[in-house]
Amino acid sequence: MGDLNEIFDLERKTLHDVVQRLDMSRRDFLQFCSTLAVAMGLPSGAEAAIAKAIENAKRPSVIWLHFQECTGCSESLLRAEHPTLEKLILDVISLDYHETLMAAAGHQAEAARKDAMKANKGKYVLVVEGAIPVKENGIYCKIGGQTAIDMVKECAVDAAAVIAIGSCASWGGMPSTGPNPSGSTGLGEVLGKPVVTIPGCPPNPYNFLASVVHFLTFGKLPDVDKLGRPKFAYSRLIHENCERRAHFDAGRFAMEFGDSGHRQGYCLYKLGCKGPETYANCPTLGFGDAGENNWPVGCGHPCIGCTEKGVGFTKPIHQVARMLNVAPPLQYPRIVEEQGQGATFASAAALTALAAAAAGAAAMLTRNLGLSHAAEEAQRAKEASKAKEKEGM
Ligand code: FSX
Ligand code: SF4
Ligand code: F3S
Repeated sequence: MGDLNEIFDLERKTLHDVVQRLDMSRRDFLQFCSTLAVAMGLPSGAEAAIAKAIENAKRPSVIWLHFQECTGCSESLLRAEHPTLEKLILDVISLDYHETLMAAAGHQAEAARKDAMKANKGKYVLVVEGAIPVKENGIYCKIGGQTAIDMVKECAVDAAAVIAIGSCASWGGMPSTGPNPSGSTGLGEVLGKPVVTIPGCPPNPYNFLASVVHFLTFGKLPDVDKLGRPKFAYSRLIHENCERRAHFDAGRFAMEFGDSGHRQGYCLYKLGCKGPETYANCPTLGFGDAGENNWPVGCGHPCIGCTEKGVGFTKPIHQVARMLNVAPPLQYPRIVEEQGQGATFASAAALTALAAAAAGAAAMLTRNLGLSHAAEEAQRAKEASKAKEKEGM
């Protein structure tokens, strides 16, 4: 990894140095810091703290382990085009051990890991990519003669922070799909304690970078939800920010891939989109810096719920999603304007605002979906009682 350190120049004294090294304008660098601050929901002024941390702080040593996975997490991290995210990442962290990227192999590689652990004892960040198989004492994944279980435990002991990157490391992901013969599971389960998770298959690199920059700026990883996911990135349902949401609310759905609804960009709910039960910021962040709408749903594929344990790689792809929240986003206009009379506009608005948001949304949902299970049940019960009444007549 020494090569990378040389390429990206370890010396960092001033902002000037940083912008030179990154080949970015000062303005772009500060804008990048503001973007990260906004992405993390930090108050104004935080961008200056972030810029300072990136300028001055010694890059934290990162030890990155790979287990059962496809290396998509690393790929997504290194594929971004603008503003050469890989440069930023490698400038923000000192990647001292990464099996896919390092030139060293065999004993040299293992020596690099041990050296980095020794030199940065108690200070390094451990990043784990991939699930860990636990059946038969972990014999299904070994590196340098050591099982993934042993290696991860050894590396976690002296780490300042531990991050599980990708769905595989977060909770088992794709390798843990049934029948899961090797007993693949997530990092937290193996370590027996909660860890920060950045799920996604692959995860969005900005969510990783923002978490590392948070660590660099404030000396701790960001606040997380009960699954260990940073709240700044995983506190909203995909369905809440999806650009196809207006179609959902209006009852316009693609029914088959390639039909006219699909071609017109209608909602993918009936094709199995799991956006309504998946927490992630994919619609607002996008992937690969390749322009707007560059995320699964934006490209015409239903979300499979890859960031959500129990949804991605567990539920059938075309099964319709469970609706966790029926209220349309507040910023959306109503689909049907209600017409009142008698009361003043202000009092009517005040009285109906809350009720409309709840009842209206539920009614809309039932009508729009046409397959809401509760609605179906109610309809069936109604028809059955009507039929009984008829019989009795
Ligand atoms: Fe692949 Fe990473 Fe998916 Fe897993 O990403 S993109 S299988 S989350 O661990 O390499
Ligand atoms: Fe978007 Fe999927 Fe929700 Fe439709 S169901 S609005 S495609 S997230
Ligand atoms: Fe995954 Fe769905 Fe986002 S499939 S990448 S959580 S849109």
